[in-house]
Amino acid sequence: MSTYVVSDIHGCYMTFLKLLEQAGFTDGDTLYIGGDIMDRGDGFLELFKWIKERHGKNVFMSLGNHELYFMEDLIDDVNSSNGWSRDSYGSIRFLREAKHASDENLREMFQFFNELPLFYDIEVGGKRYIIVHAYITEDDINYPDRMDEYDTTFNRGLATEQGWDRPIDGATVIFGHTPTLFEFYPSDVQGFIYREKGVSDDGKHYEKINIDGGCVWRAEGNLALLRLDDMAEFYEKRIDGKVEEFFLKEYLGGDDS
Ligand SMILES: [Mn+2]
Repeated sequence: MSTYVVSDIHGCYMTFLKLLEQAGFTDGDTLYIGGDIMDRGDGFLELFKWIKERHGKNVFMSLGNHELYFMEDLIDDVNSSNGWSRDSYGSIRFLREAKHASDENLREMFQFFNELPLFYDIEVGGKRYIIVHAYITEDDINYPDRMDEYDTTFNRGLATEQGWDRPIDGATVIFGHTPTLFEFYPSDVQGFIYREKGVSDDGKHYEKINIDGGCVWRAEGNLALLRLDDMAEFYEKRIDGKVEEFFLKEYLGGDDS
């Protein structure tokens, strides 16, 4: 009975299964997924099914920016009279055209994502862990009703040190969203899990762990899995195929991971 954390799977279903197998994950273990299961890898439909079947039992997912925008874009898409929608990451077009998903499939995804929490606050082995897609502060924990979903799913403050002004005393925050392949990470941790302990200006002891190894970004990247019981790290290179060329060209240009 171990507890694992993964994030930013981005449709890499086969890679994800290989990673779980490597770690010896079973239904008796618990898995937290820090968001961004959609887009970029081509195994998203299968991945979604796997997660949905287990969600609330031994698998728990928090919302990522890709799911957030998918929901917003789907509302635009349905309400659009001229067939235009923003489709920020190409999710809707990919599902409809490449994977032949029905409107019922899309509705099912919307309903599932719409119920997801923005973070998890758990205890493993007497230690407190907070799992979130991108960003969280002490104020978010104390006043969850005021949490901003754009902040928790997009903000790079935890990765870049800019703006993380309210660390959570005594807690370890586990996040993804910003691949450790980014140039501001030391070269020897790029593509791997990055852990950092520190004391904030106002005396709070924190630890933060970036588990996004950027498996869909470059060959140096990995899909990373962390076991909280003994902090063992597991890695796999992406084996899932890429999505269509139009998707890569139109949506992978920027750095909006
Ligand atoms: Mn993200």
